[in-house]
Amino acid sequence: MFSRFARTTAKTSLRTARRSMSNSSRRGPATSLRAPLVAGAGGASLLAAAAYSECAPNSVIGHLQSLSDRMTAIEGALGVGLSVFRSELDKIASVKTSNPGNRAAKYFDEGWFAGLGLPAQKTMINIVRTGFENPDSGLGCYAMTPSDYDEFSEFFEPVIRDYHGAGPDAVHVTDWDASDVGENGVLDVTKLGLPELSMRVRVGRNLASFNLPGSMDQAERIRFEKTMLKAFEKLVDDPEYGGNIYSLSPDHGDGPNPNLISDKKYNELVKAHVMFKDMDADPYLKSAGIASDWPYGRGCWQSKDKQCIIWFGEEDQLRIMCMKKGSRLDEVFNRLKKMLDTVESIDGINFAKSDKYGYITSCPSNLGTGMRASVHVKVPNLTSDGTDRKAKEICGPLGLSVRGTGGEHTPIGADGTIDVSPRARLFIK
Ligand code: ADP
Ligand code: DAR
Repeated sequence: MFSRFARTTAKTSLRTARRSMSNSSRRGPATSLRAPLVAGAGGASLLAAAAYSECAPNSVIGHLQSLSDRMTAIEGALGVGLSVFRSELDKIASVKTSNPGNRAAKYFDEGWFAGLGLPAQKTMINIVRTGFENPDSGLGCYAMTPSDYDEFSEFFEPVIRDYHGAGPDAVHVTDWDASDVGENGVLDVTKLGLPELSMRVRVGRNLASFNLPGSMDQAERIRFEKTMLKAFEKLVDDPEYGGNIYSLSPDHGDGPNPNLISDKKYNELVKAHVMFKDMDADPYLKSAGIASDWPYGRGCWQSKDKQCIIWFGEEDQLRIMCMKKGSRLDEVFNRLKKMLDTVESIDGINFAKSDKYGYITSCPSNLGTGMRASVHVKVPNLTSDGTDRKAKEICGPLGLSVRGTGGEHTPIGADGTIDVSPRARLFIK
């Protein structure tokens, strides 16, 4: 156990040192004493080799790794991290008492934190910053890289199993077979006496080869956008999809952005529920660094029939969705699956996945399927007081989430319309 812990810390330290060498960490200089030492000792390629390969103990890298392990142990024994991050740790302790529903504070263990190396502690503070800066958070944490769920499993495991109401042995199995849902796979809302509804099925996805949005810097956000442009161009060239790319990046760092849209077009797309709203206005995402560098690396592709949309640069690197007004929810679901298969077949598209948690997402709430299937439905009797309070009271016990018609953290529609969707994402089919 300890050797795994030491190796993990060494990997984290060396990876952080490599990252701090290559892009001078945005949140101030790396707090580790280790980075300059390791940086002086050799290039990123040495670190890359070291961080992810079992090294011969007597090699230069082997010595670096054991030095890193020893420095971690000294920092832990001296409690260096406890003083460097004292103010953050005090805020976490305060939220732990004041907001027992804040799972990040609830499961944050200062003793375990003390044993991490300074680079890992810096990452851990970034993971839970949204929680101690927004005490009303239900989760209060976002992963910074896809590997964080493994590297900080002592923290994430209890958070995830508490939020998703799962036992210690539950493992997510990805299974798109919905033939046993509804009437042999047909989900027609008119059979429930409902009119045609606005329906949307979305998944969150992240490329394994990039950081998650919380730890991207502007350069990486633009690099991600450019990587996705190649995939979007294949969709635009496909007669099944066609469509347009709408980008918010003022420029691409090394030249103009050919897909830049006007503020007017952006606001029109937000109003049509096609584009996501200004992330800088979301305190949870802002604290997590997910809204940083706004609006660089943000935008979407939309198909010519306007029913298929892929966001880039929101809470997850990608939100892939199908949306239309109709009665057959299974048709929206199946069209999304078909589009996802097309996207995943494109060279360079390799989504981050976990053997335990399925598809990796920034927020632990979206792990597994990453899917939210929602309908906008008018419920005037439940919303007669102008709020979603009664709707939430009834929907909650049924495993349904209620949101406003503008999405998360927005008010219900003036006509009593709410956004209803299943809460479950993980350890389900
Ligand atoms: P997400 O579903 O990706 O977690 P939000 O809940 O914030 O994000 O919703 C994002 C956008 O999608 C918002 O503009 C919201 O109005 C829109 N939306 C969600 N569900 C539907 C739906 N069933 N019909 C139309 N728009 C929808
Ligand atoms: N404020 C965050 C939201 C968690 C779920 N919503 C997401 N991921 N958009 C919280 O921890 O409550």
